Amino acid sequence: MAAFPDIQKIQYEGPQSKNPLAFRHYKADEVVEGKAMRDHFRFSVAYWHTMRGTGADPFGPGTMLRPWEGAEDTVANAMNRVRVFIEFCEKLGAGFFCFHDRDVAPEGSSLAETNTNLDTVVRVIREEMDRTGVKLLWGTANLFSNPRYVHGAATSSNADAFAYAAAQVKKALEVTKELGGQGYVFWGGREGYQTLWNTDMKRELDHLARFMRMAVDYAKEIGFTGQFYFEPKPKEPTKHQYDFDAAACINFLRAHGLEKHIKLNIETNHATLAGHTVEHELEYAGMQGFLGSVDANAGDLLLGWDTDEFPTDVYLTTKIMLTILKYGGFTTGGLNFDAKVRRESFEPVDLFYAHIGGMDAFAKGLKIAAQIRAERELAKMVRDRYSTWDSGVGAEIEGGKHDLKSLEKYMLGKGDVTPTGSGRKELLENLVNRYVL
Ligand code: XUL
Ligand code: CO
Repeated sequence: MAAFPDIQKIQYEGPQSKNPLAFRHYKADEVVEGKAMRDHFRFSVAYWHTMRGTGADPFGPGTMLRPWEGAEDTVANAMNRVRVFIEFCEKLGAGFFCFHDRDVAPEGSSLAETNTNLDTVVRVIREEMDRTGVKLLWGTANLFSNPRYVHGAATSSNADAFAYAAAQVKKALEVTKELGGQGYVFWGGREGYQTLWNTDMKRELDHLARFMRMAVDYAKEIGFTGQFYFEPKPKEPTKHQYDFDAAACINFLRAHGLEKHIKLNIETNHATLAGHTVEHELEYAGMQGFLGSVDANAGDLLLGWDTDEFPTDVYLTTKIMLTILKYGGFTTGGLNFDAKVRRESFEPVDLFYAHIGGMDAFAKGLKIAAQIRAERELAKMVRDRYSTWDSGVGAEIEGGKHDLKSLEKYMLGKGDVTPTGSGRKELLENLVNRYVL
């Protein structure tokens, strides 16, 4: 029995369409900058939010109506849920998905039983993937929900928690490989601290590096060639997460010799929690070759926590796509909707509205970004702003031909700096509006 019997495959109907179950901008085959839209985005559905989100919040229990869910968290229900999920991806036309080990299969009474449960469900995932062609963008392990991880996993004060987490990642890597996963994500979970009074930060960070190194080594051993990602987030659940932002993550990777193996998975709402914009984080990662994948969502600046809303703001998607295009597009990565419907949006159809809205906003953003790039006005204004570096003393400094003494001599001869080149923030915003509006 189909889980969404009233919903057919979502079709592109064009900008004039008023059908809420159709795309107005996302046309999978449409070519933009020489590549089909589907390959630009590599849209992915997050198993945890879409299938396991109940709508519970600190003030009340879940609200979601999910008629396919059995009463208990059994392996049989988990297998059925996989079929529902893949039906959803197929009808939506999303080519990829992402999951945590514990999203897809329940824990058993021992690690061995838990692994067996996972294997049983993974067999169904494999079948469904083969049947439909839906692919795994990345896998990961949930190292934060179970109380054994109360102090974190790789950075726990309890060595056994580290060991359990290592066993879990070993299995998650095997399963990710088995499903042809194109990547594997480390997000901090509870890797961070609540108070420095009880924390040996250096020891914890050394443990985290050792943990990642073990994963990289094991991937090599089993022939998993997917890309590893580190996902920055500054706070939640701990007050200070170690994977704070792109800069902190890149520094950590370089300090521990992991930079060749691990790129970043940048999430919009995590960027804003860190006091950045997502375009800042993408640019910072991209300019250093660390831009791997994107967790697409949106926060609410009035609330200020990780609300994981669906991205529908075309300015936001335009800025993201400008940066993605600038750095050559995704290879192993993609746009994973790490986003959930609101507690009040409890009907199954809301899952479709939410993803359709996100995909359409990105399609529109891509087209606008491609036009901005094609007309080159913005790029020219940025280039012109730095024109003093193209010749004379600027070019000499960039060419390594100067030191403090020679520049003092230059300035003594010249006198002073004449401010040139208005920043033109307002003009540039108007220029961008010309493309967006
Ligand atoms: C949590 C978050 C995670 C990671 C995967 O804020 O974003 O879902 O993306 O563990
Ligand atoms: Co995320």
